[in-house]
Amino acid sequence: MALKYAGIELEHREIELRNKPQSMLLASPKGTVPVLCVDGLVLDQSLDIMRWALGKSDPQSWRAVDTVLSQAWIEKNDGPFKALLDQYKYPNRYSELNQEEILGAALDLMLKPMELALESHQYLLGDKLTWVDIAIFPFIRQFSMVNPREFNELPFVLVKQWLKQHVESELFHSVMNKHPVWVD
Ligand SMILES: N[C@@H](CCC(=O)N[C@@H](CS)C(=O)NCC(=O)O)C(=O)O
Repeated sequence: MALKYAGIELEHREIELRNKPQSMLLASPKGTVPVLCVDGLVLDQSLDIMRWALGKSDPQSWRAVDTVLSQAWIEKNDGPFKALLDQYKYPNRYSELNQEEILGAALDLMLKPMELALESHQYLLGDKLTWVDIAIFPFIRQFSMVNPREFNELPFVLVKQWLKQHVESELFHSVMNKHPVWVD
C-alpha cells in the first residue's frame, strides 16, 4: 500500500512460500515476504519498505506524526499481538493453550486500547490517517477473519468502523489483485 501510495512503479513478483524461487533467496536468504530490491538495496522488512516508500513521496503526510507513540503501537502489534494472533489463528499448533484466554489477552492488549484511542480521535494517533493505521490494520483484518461471527459480537464499535474504512478503501482494493506466480 505504501509503495502504491507513493506512486512507485515496480515489478511485482508473487512467490509461493512453499516453493521460494532461488532468485528471492539469493537476494534475501531470510526467505520471508515482502522483499523489495531497489537502488542496490534489499529491504526485507515491511516497515523498512514503508519507510523507504514514504521517504520517496508522502503526498498526504502519512508520516506527519512519528512519535514515541507510533513506535509503541507498532512494537505492541508486531510483537505480543502478532504472537497472540498466530495462536488464535492456528489453534491446532497450540493445542495446549486455551482459546478463550488467547482471545481475552488479544482484546486486552490491542483491541481495547485501540477502541479507547478511537474514542478520542478518528485514527490511532489523531484525526489524521498515518502510516501506523496502515501498518496495523492488516493484522486486525486477519484477526477479524479468524472467526467473523465472534469478531462481530465484540463491543468495539469504533475499531470495527475503522477496520471497515480501511478494508473498503480504494487503495487497499487497488493492491489486492491476484498476480501470477513468479518462476525464475
Ligand atoms: N517482520 C517481517 C515479517 C515477514 C514475514 O514473516 N512474512 C511471512 C509471510 S506474512 C513469511 O514470509 N513467512 C515465510 C514462510 O512462511 O516461509 C516483515 O514485516 O516483513
